[in-house]
Amino acid sequence: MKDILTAPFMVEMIRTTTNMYAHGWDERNGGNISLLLDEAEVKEYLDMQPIHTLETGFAAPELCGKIFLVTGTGKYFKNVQYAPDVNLGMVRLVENGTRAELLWGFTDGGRFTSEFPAHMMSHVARMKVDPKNRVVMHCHPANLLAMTYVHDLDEKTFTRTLWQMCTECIVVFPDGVNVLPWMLCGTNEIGVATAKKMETARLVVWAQHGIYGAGKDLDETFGLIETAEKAAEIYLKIAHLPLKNTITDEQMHLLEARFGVKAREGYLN
Ligand code: 2HA
Ligand code: ZN
Repeated sequence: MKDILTAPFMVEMIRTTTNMYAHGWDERNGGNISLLLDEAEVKEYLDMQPIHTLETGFAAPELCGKIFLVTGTGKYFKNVQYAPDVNLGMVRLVENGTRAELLWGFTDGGRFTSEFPAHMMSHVARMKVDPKNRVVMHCHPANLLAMTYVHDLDEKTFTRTLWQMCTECIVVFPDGVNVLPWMLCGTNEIGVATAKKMETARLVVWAQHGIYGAGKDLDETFGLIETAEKAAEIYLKIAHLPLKNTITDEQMHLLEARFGVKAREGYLN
């Protein structure tokens, strides 16, 4: 059996949580990640014997048998690199997704993130659109969060503002950004609402809270949030100044053609 701390998925998870903390996106226990793993790969490192099982509090039959590496509830991204086996856990969903077997980690008796419903329901939603999707990532980047206090939360308006802030935005997230109004976090209700929003975009802003991103790997998903957060930063730098220039819809169409992307239907004139 190989050492699980050397597994590429583990190394990447540790690097990503560390990097997100360094970006200031995950203060204290803020943020959470779930990464869908390949069973054959996991078997190189683990005997797959469940340590114990936990109730998930929801059903997700589509995920039955699937294995996820997830951050723990109350755990700090800052600390993952020093004690991955305490701050991370690997779970396999069983019994229609109503229970999760702990296969590794959470060695202090911890459990998966409080946002497990939003993560698992989002995986189900994204897999239907993109079978390659493996990551759901949540964090609290300051500029995107700040933007939800001063900008219209209408999804088309919010998306268009972000697209106009950096040339690359429409290329990186042509499907735009969906937005949920403030809701109580950690509940099945916000999970269902987030998953619904994930059907049409890989980014979902939680107003006055943070953002969810989804993608095929940790690097890509990090980059997605990073790009949106950069755009929000530019917005906050210019929002109070007289606007002299922008990226026009005509220029957006040039970007679509050049990079082979299609902007969300009805979002460009
Ligand atoms: O505490 O970010 O949304 C982790 C969170 C909850
Ligand atoms: Zn949060």
